Amino acid sequence: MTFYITTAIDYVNAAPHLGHAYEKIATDVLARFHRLRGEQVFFLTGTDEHGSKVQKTALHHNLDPKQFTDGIAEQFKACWQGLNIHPDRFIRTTDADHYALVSVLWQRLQAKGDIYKHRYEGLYCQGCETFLTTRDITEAGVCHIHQTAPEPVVEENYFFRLSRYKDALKAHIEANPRYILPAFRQQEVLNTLDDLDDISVSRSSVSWGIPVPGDASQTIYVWIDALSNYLTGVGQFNADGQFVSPWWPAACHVIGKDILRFHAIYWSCILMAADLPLPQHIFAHGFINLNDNKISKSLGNVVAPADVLAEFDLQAPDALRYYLMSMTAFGQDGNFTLDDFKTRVNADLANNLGNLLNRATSMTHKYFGGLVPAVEGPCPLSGFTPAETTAWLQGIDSAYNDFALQQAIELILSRVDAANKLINAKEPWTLFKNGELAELAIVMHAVLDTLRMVSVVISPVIPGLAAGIWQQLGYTTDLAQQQWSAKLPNDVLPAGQALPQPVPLFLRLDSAIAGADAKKQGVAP
Ligand code: ME8
Ligand code: MG
Repeated sequence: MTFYITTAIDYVNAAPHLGHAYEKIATDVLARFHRLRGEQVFFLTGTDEHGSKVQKTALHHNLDPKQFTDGIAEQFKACWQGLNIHPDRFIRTTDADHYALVSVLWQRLQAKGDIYKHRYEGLYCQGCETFLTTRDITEAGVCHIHQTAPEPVVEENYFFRLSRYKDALKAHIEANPRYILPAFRQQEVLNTLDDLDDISVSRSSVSWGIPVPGDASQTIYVWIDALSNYLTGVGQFNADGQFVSPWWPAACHVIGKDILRFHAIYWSCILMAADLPLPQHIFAHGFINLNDNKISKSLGNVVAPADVLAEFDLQAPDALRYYLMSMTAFGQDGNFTLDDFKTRVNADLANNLGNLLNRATSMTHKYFGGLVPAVEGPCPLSGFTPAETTAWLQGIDSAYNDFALQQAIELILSRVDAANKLINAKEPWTLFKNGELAELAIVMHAVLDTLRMVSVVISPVIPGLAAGIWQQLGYTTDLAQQQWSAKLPNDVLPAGQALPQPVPLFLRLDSAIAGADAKKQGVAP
C-alpha cells in the first residue's frame, strides 16, 4: 500500500515560523505513522519561490530573486532538520524538473481548450497572491486576511476555464464525503462553487516565474506553478503525455484553512482538466495563534521554532512537536503560549511519561537486579486485559488514520496514566517488603511492557524520546526500524532482558525567566 502525503510549500519571502512548523510536524507525524504501519510512504514538502511577493522582497534585499530564494530555502531545510522532520524530497519551484512539468501541464490544458486569452481588470492582493472577489474585500476596501488595499490591475492574460469543471467537482465532493477534511469544511467549499468564474492563470507584469510556453511576455500564475509541485515531487510527464508516477494520486494534501479554496477548487479542476485522478483527501488544518494573536509575516508577529527551543535550553525538538500536536485538535485553531507549553510538557512528558519510565526502571533495578522479571502470560493482576489492550491500540490506530492526532496522543497518555495509578495502587515497595515476589513481578512487567507499546505508538510524535524509552527498556535495536503490526501486544518484553542504568527521560522545563539561576546551579526547580 502506498501513502503519498504533502504539505503546502511555503513562500520564501521570510523565514519559517511556528505556523509553518506546525503543518510540517503534523505531516511528518502522519508520514511516520503510516511508515510504522508498514506502508510505502512518500512525504513531500518544499518552497514556493516565484511570484510578485517574492520578487518584491528579493528586490528589497538588493538580491537577484534566485540568489535570495536559495538563502531562504536553506533556512527552511535547516529548520525542518532541527525539528526532526524528514521529507523524502524537499521540492523548490525553481527546480529544473518542476519548470519542465509545469510547461507540459500548461500545454495539456491548452490542448484541451481550457486556456484562453482575455483582457482582465481586477484587484490583486499580493499577500494572497490572488485577485480578490467582492467577498474577499472588507467595507473599507482592504483584504480580509492581510488588511491591505489590493492593487488595481488591468492586463491581457491567459485564463483557465474553471467554470467548465464546476459541476464535476460538485459531484465529486458530494460523492466523496471524505475528500475535504475535516468534514465541517466541505460546505464552505460547496458554497463558493455556485458563483465560480474562470481564473486568470498568467501575469504579464511579473517576470519572476515560469514563462508561458509560446508567449515569453507572460509568466504562469504562481498558484498554478505552486500547486503543480505535488506532481513534480513524484513524477514527470512522459513523451506520450502520460504522467508517470507510482505515487499518484496522493493520499493527502495537508494545508492550512486559508488556502483550502486553491486546493479544493483550483487544483481539483486542473487535475480534472489534465485527466488525472484527484487526491484521496485534502486536509485543512487550523491556525496557530501566538498569545491569542495571529502569527503572520504581514503583521510582523512571528516566532521561529528555534527560539522556543532556545527559550528552554532544549537540545531536541520532541517537546515542541509534542506540544503542537497535543495542544489542539488537528483541524481546529490553537493558541500557543510559552506558559502553556511549559505546563503541558512538564505535566505529560516529565511527570506522567518520564516519571513512569523512571519508576519502572528504578524499581526493576531495585527488586530484580535490573533484569525484566519473568511472568506467566497476561494476567488480570496486570490491570489490563488482552482485550482492553487490543481495543486501546485499535483506538490509537484509528485516531492516527483519521488525522485525529490529539486524540491519538490522549489515548496513549491515558494508558501511561493508568500504569502510574497501577503502581500507586499495588505499592511494589510493600509487595517487596512482604515477599510477594510473584505479584511484584506481574506488576513490574505490566508497567514495563506498557512502556514498550507506548514507545512504539508514540514514536511518530516524539521519535527522539520514544527511542530513549526503547533503549532504557534494554533494547539494542533501532526503534525507527520497528513496525507496528498486529503482533504488537504479543511481542512482550523478554524475561531477563537487562535494563541500563535509568536516566531521566525528560527534565521539567524551567523558564529562562523564572528559573535561570536554579538551572545554572544544576538545582531541580
Ligand atoms: O500559502 N498556523 O504559503 P505560506 C498554521 N505558498 N498554519 C499556518 C500559519 C499559522 N499561523 N501561518 C501559515 C502559501 N500557515 C503558499 C502555499 S501550496 C501549493 C502553496 C500555513 O507561506 C498556511 O496555511 O503563506 C499554509 O498551509 C502554509 O503555512 C504555507 O503558508
Ligand atoms: Mg500565507
